[in-house]
Amino acid sequence: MIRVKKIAIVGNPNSGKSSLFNLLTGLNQRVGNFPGVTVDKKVGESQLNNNERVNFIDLPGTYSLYPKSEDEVVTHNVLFGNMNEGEDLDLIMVVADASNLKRNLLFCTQIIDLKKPVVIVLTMMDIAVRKGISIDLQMLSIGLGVPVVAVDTRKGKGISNLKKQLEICLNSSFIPTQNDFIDNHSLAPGLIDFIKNEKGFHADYVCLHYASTYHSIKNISLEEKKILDTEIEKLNFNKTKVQADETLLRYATIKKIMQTCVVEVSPLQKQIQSENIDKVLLHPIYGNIILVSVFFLIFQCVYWIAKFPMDWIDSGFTAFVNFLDASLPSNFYTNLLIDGVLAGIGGIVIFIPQIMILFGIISLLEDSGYMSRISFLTDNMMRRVGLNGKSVMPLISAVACAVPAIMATRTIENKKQKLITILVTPFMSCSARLPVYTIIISLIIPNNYFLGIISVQGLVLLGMYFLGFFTALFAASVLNFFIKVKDKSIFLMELPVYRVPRWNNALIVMLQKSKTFVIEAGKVILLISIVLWMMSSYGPGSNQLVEKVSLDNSYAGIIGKKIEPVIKPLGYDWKIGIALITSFAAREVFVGTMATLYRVDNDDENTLKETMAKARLSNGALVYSIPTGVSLLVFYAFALQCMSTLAIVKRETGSWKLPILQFLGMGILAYLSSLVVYSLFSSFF
Ligand SMILES: Nc1nc2c(ncn2[C@@H]2O[C@H](COP(=O)(O)OP(=O)(O)OP(=O)(O)O)[C@@H](O)[C@H]2O)c(=O)[nH]1
Ligand SMILES: [Mg+2]
Repeated sequence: MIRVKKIAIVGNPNSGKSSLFNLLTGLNQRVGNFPGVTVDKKVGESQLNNNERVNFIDLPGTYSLYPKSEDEVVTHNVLFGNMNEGEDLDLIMVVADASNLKRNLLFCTQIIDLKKPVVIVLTMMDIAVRKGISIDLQMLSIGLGVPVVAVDTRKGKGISNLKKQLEICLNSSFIPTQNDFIDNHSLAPGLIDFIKNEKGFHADYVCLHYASTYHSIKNISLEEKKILDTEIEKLNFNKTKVQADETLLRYATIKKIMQTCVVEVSPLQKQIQSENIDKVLLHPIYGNIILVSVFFLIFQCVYWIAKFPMDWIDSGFTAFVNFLDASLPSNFYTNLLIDGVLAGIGGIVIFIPQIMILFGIISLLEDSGYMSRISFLTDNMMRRVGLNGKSVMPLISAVACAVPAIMATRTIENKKQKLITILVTPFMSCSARLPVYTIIISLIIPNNYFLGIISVQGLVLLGMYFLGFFTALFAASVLNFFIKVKDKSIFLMELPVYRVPRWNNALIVMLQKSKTFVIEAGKVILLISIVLWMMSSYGPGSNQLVEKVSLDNSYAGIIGKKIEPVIKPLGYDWKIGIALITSFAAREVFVGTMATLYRVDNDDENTLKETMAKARLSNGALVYSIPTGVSLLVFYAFALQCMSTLAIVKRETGSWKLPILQFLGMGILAYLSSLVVYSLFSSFF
């Protein structure tokens, strides 16, 4: 079998690697206008020509070959593997942002010195042109000694040319250039020769790199480390100084090359446009006012625009189920389908419009570059609670889902801040809470409009998001006090230039997010709905799946009533109790559970919301009174009811200790707060 060749895509953060990867492979890796979007490697196949397929590996962005954060380690490991000089990469494609050429070339030249086949791909040529920068590709290629190709990832131009170049490089026998880009050997001659002898690396720069990083490489024996330690001591090798010298040497050479191939028409005009916009958007007063208004508008949109399609889906789905109910024969399977499966699924599909709108807007904000400004605006506030501006991106992504958000903490260099961010991220309101919030808010808050246009329900929903955010901050400041990890690092993040967001990108995100939501939620809900339907239709008294019993006497009813004493002080009846149990797997199951339970209980033709609004306790009082509703909202805001989050925290922290503590801590907080809120509101309403 012919081995499929491997091409790694590396480069500085936010240089367009994933955009290029998507174009080459037809996949949809996440793209966003801020550094640190990609935090893990992703492989995709592509056809170079009629008979050659290759694998592209999209990697997290890195500023230099010396990794500082965990996402950079991912890239480092692919390039170097276990320092057996890496995964057997056939070619390294370095993506460089043409509008920031000097800084991007630093990393390019480090890669060149690894002495593997390299192709440099320039992106953002359009921005470079707007900044008045013109680049002579041929001269640049001669200066660097490797092929240079320009592409426009937004318009898809230059891709066939790039593929041709890749094909040539893959199929010609590669002879590394004689000289290194800089004289690496002179930086530590004795040590490089020693390592070369021991390990047999062919490139001086790889040896130099080995000398700086061998301590953190796992599969090097202690013995070998000791030998190197002695050698380093003997030769007086100071890795910090050598790295600084290396960088200076590289910049000096890069400067020379750039003089021959780059013309900047008006360097002073640079970034002027973005800077002007930032004067307003990053202004200490207006900037923050705008920030709050942006969030306000998002949630208003989530309410008003989504309301119409949601109503259509709701009534459409209910009509569909009622139609099936009337036309199918009444037997076990029909009941299972209608009261179990469809009721559960119907509870979820209705939220597609809200998810789409929320994530469409977020994607537009991300793509424009505004999201990274939020990091800057909030850095001060973050710092006060022991986090930093880099914690903001994970917190914002957690509005979608805590799982990718917790992975995004890999970009945080400081260990303590990273840990705190992981621990508080689940407080952010994720999309799974949205259905729960929506339905409860619609039950307890009247559908009124302030001044005729501002939806009161939208305001309350925004309030729930703020509650999550401020609780996360509060929890961070508490943890900051207790967690002791020694680590120093400074906050560095660049502000990307503003870009016109692309609608097709937003559209893809909207489709993807709703697809994942429906599929992920659907899987769990399907399973739980079926089990729940069984448990709520049959009970100890019933005759083996033949005779249904009333919900009160079913297995679910019995369990619900067993736990009722525990949850009664929070204002919940036993049906809510069952929903609490089932939604420990995933929060959105709450709605599906309610749908199944109420559907089993009374086969009326109303929508779920109408049925819930009418539900009464045995004493005649409404189940979803204001105190109960508020107490439920608070419970769902605080409790960590999500298996996937627990699993990812375990993966990122390496043990079950933290996820278990996190689960217990958040659970206790949820219970106590709901208790307080319920008693408080009960005395008013
Ligand atoms: N104007 C312009 N924008 C581009 C070009 N290529 C990519 N972008 C935009 O640049 C931003 C970053 O693109 P990504 O593909 O996510 O960059 P990345 O290198 O994968 O970023 P990280 O994963 O964070 O390291 C996105 O907003 C893209 O739409 C280009 O050629 N021109
Ligand atoms: Mg990326």
